[in-house]
Amino acid sequence: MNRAPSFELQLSREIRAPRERVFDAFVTEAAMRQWMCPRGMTIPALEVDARVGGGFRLTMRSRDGDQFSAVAAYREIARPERLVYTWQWVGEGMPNIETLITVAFAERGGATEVRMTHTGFPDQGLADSHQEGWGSCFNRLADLLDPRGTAASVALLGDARSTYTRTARMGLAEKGVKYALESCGPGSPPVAELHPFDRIPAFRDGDMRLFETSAILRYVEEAFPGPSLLPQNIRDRALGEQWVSAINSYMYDAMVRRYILQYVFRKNDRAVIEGAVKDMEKQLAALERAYTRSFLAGQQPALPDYFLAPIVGYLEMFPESQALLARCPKLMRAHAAIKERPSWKETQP
Ligand SMILES: N[C@@H](CCC(=O)N[C@@H](CS)C(=O)NCC(=O)O)C(=O)O
Repeated sequence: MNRAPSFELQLSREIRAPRERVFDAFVTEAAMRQWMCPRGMTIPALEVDARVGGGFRLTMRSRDGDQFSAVAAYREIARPERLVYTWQWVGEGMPNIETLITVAFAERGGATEVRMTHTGFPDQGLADSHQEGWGSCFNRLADLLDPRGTAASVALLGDARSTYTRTARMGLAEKGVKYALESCGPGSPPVAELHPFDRIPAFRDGDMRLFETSAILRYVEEAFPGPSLLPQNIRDRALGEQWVSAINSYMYDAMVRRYILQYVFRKNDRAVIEGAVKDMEKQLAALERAYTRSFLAGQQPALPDYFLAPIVGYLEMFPESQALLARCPKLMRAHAAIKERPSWKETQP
């Protein structure tokens, strides 16, 4: 066995639960199964013998079916303050090293601060990759123990009136992911911290940060269980991506920036509005032709529909776009169906 105990990682997280409960979640099989693998993975096999001298053997499975197993041996179990155990990946292609995990549990006014130190990595890259993995596990630990569920870790920063914020909220709602909505506008200090271009929405899952609505929803799609946000087959997924890209690249500019915002901010610049209406006419006609089935990329609503619906919601409010929408019966039928969904109703600005 190789030992190269020179690199380590440290992670701490405050969890809104009593210390005993948090400690027990580290040594109880039923609880460990629910959190001891990164988001998007499952634990098909786990055996735990929670005694000093005992240990556990855990297998994680990715969405693609790849399996990774690790064995651990308990060195110290001092409930509810401290836990020490070894950690070693087993199997071909895995780092053949025994590392050491120390977890300290401290009371913090009704919550518990968990501090994990994982030592013994032969290089910083391996330590960093474990840091990301454990960060994701800690998100799941918080989901499990915190009364807010996933909203303990998952936050969306944005303004309920923004179409992109609403798209992200609809995706989260369709997926059944609870989140905290941190109300803030483009360029506000909390957004600037997460978004280099100062737009909304921005997204946090514990230490993990993202910006760009389609990236946020791709993460949500893969990291959480729940109904898929994507169209159902290869062709429709590509078609869905095509419409998301077209909305981002062309339609948002004409429909939102140059049209809706003229009214919302009462600028009423006729030249800008008329230029936008000309572009929108072409865009809406292309969308209308695309509805060969109930929704943009299939018989079920999916990502492209959640990108379009908040924009159409505004287009319904102003005169030129009302006239254009009247020429789009298929689009409006799809929009009416979206408006019946809880994800639309619960994200009203
Ligand atoms: N491509 C970005 C676009 C985000 C975006 O443009 N958001 C608008 C609000 S709906 C915004 O922040 N606008 C402020 C600005 O343009 O300064 C995404 O997909 O999230």
